[in-house]
Amino acid sequence: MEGMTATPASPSPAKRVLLAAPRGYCAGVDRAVIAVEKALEQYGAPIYVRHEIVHNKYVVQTLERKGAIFVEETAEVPEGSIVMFSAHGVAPTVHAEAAERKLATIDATCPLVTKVHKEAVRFAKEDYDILLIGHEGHEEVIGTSGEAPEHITLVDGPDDVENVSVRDDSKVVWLSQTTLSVDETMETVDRLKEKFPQLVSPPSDDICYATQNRQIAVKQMGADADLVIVVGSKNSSNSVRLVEVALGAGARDAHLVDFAEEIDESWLEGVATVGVTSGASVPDVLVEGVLEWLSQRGFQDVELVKAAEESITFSLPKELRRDLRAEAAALADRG
Ligand code: 10D
Ligand code: SF4
Repeated sequence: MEGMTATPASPSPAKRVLLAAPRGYCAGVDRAVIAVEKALEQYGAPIYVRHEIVHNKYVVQTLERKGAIFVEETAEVPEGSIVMFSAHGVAPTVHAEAAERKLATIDATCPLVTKVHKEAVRFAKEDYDILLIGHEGHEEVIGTSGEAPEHITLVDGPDDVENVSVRDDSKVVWLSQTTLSVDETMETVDRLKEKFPQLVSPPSDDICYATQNRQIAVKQMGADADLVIVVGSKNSSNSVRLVEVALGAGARDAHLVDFAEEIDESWLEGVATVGVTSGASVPDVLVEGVLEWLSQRGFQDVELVKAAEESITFSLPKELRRDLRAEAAALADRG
């Protein structure tokens, strides 16, 4: 129209991806998944696994296809079979049940979870009241609590502190699940310390290196990201925590997805920077799927946000060095 000048549209900001490092598999998950694969190779299918070996849908489905059978209770495993315990750990009663059912066992509990079990046993022996910070009903918390049920009280976050009571407030220690939010746990500890000033801290961090590093990386990208996509399963505590940490660090939006196909196109509206990370139980092939999905929508530029180097590895469960089929058969023969 005459007399009107068109305002040039401002160029839309360049689309980019911030990719967290470290992300994905930690040493405990790597060890546990390889342990199932090795057991299948060494002894043939089926190998029973009590509980999801790690909390990841894709990993579980892949191992099922190779011959692993996942069960929730030891009672579901036929006598004389081999059963593996998941990376999250089990209570001593589960070991006892397995022995009673004449099962040969492989313990894939992460050594860093076992470390917390040992702390619980030690403090219980010294007659401490143990305040275990963790999420009620989570497999790891059930296992750790089972080490000293009469000494352990679960504290499920800062708001649960008001419900906590102890026998002797001069002999109280806190321990924690390995996959919690570091910041929220510190808030819980601060509140516990207000209530129990003589509260003793664990000898070393119970929240493991992998959980901490993945949270540091997502915090670094959070403030710059319009959207953070965390790859992980809904029952994966450490993956769910990454969504919370991303939002806490300033990300405008954050979602957890198992697979790229679960990403909703509408999440990309007005988005220039997408942060991508994954939980400790997530194989990188799933992250590659997300990067490919984003690339097809113009997000080809990928920048690494590196928070730490990781070089920790754990040796495989020692039981894999024995002939468990022969042991299981001998156990079953003994009747
Ligand atoms: O739910 P979660 O974060 O504890 O477990 P996930 O299997 O997702 O990751 C590995 C962490 C383990 C085994 C607990 F230490
Ligand atoms: Fe072990 Fe930490 Fe991995 Fe859990 S998240 S399996 S404690 S290394």
